[in-house]
This record gives sequence, C-alpha cells and structure tokens, in this order.
Amino acid sequence: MARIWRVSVTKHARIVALVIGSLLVGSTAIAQTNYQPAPENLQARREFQDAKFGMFIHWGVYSVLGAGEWVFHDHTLTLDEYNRLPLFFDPEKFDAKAWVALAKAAGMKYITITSRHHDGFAMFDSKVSDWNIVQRTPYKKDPLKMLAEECHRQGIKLFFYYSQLDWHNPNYYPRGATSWNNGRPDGGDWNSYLDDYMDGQLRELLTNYGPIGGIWFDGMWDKPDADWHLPKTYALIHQLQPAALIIPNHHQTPRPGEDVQTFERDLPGQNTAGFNTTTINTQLPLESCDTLNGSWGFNISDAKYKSPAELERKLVQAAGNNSNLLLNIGPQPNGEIQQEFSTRLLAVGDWLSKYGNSIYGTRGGPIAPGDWGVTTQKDNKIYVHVLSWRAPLLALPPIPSKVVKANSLLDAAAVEFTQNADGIIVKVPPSNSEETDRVIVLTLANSH
Ligand code: H79
Repeated sequence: MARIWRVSVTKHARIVALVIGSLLVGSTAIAQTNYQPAPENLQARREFQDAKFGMFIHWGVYSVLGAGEWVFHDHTLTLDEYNRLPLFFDPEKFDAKAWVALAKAAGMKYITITSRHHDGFAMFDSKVSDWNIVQRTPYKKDPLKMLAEECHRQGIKLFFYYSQLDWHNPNYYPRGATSWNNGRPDGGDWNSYLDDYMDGQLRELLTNYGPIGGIWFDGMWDKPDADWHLPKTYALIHQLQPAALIIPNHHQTPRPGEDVQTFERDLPGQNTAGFNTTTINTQLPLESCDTLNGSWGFNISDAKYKSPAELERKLVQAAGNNSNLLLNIGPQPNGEIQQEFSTRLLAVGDWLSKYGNSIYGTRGGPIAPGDWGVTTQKDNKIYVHVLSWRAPLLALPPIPSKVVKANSLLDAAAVEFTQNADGIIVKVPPSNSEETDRVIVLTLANSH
C-alpha cells in the first residue's frame, strides 16, 4: 500500500515538474511575471513623471457623427451602418504640426492618441486588416505617421491608446459586457484575435513610428474574466521597444509587465468615478486622465468646457498627488481642433509659463494633500500650492527637514513663517480672487 502511495506521489510530482518545466521553457509569460524593467524603461518612467502634463486625443471615424466615441454602441448601430462612416471621414484640415504646436503651447510634454478605439477602426496604416483609415476612407493617409514625425521634430513623446475591446471584429468572441447584436456571427477565434490581430497591430505600432512613448490600453474591463494573453503581449512590446511604457486602464491594481498606473477621471486612489481601484502602487508612476469638456470623442452637443482655472487646479491636484494629468480633447472630423479647446489650452500654457517650476520635474510633496491644497517637491524646494484658504495663516504638519527660507513663487517676495516640532505656519500672501493657485516655495537646509 505504502509503496503504491509513494509511487503515485512521485508520479504526481513528475507531472507537476513537467507542467512547471513547460511553462518555463520558451515561455515569455514567465519572463514578464518576473518582470524586471530595462534600464531605459526605468529612465522613461522618470521622464514620464517629470513631464506631468499630456494631451489625450480621441479621434476616429466616430467623430463624423459628433456624438462621442461610443456612438456605435450608444445608438446600437449595425455593422453595415457603421461601415459607412469611414466613407465620410476626410480630415482635409488635419495639420500634425498645428496639433503638436498646440500641445506644446499648452505646456504639455506628451501626446496620447487613439490608434484605435472600441470600434476597432485603425487610424493608421495597418496590414493586419483593411478596417483602417488608409484603405477605407477617402483620406487614404496615415495621420499617426504624420503625428509621429512631427512629435519627433518638436520633441514631444507620442503614446498610442489601443482598445483591447473590439465591437467590430468577429473574432472578439465570446463578446463582452458592452456588446449588442450588431450583426456579427455567433462564433469567432479569440486566440487569433489576440495573437494575430491585436499583437500584429501592436507590432506595427511599435515598428513603423520610430521610438514611441508607450501603449495606453483600454477596454479589458469588457471581459474581466477572459485570458487576454497579457504576458505575451507585454513581452512583445518590451522586446520591440524596451523603453515603451505599458499603461493599462483596466481599473485594477497593476500586474507584472505594466509600467504606469492610470486612473480615469479620478485622482489616484479616489474612486469618485465608481470603477477605479483605491489601491495605489507606490513603485509606479501615476497618471490621471480627464476631459476638457465632458466627452472624449468629438461631441457637438457638449459645451461643458472646464475653465482654465479648473484645468490648472486639476493639474496642481494631480502633481500634488504624485501624478500626471492627461487632458483630453476630441478634434473635429475635419481635423481641426475647435477654438473652445485651443483658447483654454493656451490659457493653461500661459499660466504654466509662470508656475511651471512648481509642477514640471516635481514629485508629490512631503505634506499630504488637504482641503487647503497640495505640495510638490523638487530637490531642496517644497512648493506649497494654496488652492483654497482664506485666512492669513496656514498651519502645516511637521516635516523632517529644516526650512531656511520661504518665498512667494511669482515675485520671490519673502513669506513669513515659523517652524517647530508641531509643524510650520506660513503667512499666506493675500488672495487675489482671480488667482488659481498661490505658490509658496520653502527652501530646505542640508540638501543639494
Ligand atoms: O476612451 C475613453 C472612453 O471611451 C473609455 N475610456 C476613456 C479613456 C471608457 N469606456 N468606458 N468608460 C470609459 C466608462 C467606464 C465604464 C465602466 Fe463598465 C464601468 C467600465 C466598467 C464599469 C460599462 C459597464 C462598461 C463595462 C461595464
């Protein structure tokens, strides 16, 4: 008996060893599970954190209808109906140079653009299928190519948004939570969708556009329990461009192989949107995305534009929470960016030309964000961003370093302060009701 038992245990052990072995041999999955970011990836993460402010662009054939990027779904269109949209997409006013120049003038340091959204329509020259801008539209050109060239010329990093969710491809099967009966067959090859179609397109995006900042994934939440072959896809990306950052908007805590944690319409850890995780990965750069009005893709009936002051506060709040802000605009189908967007962006750029020192290159400061505002830090400077405080004195909690000097950022005027074991009290310069943010610079002793 005992002998038989021992044999069967040995047999089991052998099977287990075999399974583990087969996972180890030639499997990129293991490589990404034990993901060690390449030195250039770690460097890219630091540069990403220094950049602080990016332009998010949602642009696709959905823009033609002026009802946002979910119009296929929201109007329960059929495949036949949606297939007509590319025929009207002819953005004769698209000017890559002007888009990049606008991002720069707004003080933005990177651009993240939809290479394809949930409609699966590739806004680039893809050989993987003909469901793309070059083959289906009268425009026939690849705007991402033009944008990539212009970004490289003007020194802006370009990231590609890529929707893993696909409402068009029959191989996106079994369909997910957001699917409806739009005329796709009841069958499809999920593995082929991931390995051939998606990885094929990612290979194109990481090969044909020069060095890119990274891939911003969205839509995995449509099929949360599916096997997305993430380790394989992540390994492919890091193998093609080790510095490219993988930024997944799956609303979960980060997984191995991911380089940035992003939060949709929320500051990190604050789940006001209702679908974000409240767990922050302290090892990774953080990003928060939001919209300039209320929409991502061009929406002709959305006039809820945020004021420059609101946008500046969002940026300051993000920076004070150790995060970037990725601010979205949805260009028109003709390729133009509407004035309501550009004027506000230019105003933010103007503000940043004065306040940028307290934002760019900083990390979240040593004092936790409060109702009064936030802090950022760079080298031996702490920037106290007073966003909402009417009283003349502001009491801050203690910090380990000695403050040797306090100045107003704008005019360098000395600011009175006292520091003891209980904290720091600063005399806040009087508030001018027009001012978005009053920044006081604390200079610390014993630092470089
Ligand atoms: O690209 C933009 C939007 O089109 C896309 N992400 C941004 C960047 C987006 N898709 N959905 N949402 C934003 C809102 C989130 C809805 C969700 Fe759900 C709630 C996801 C999970 C819970 C709805 C219900 C979709 C799946 C279940």
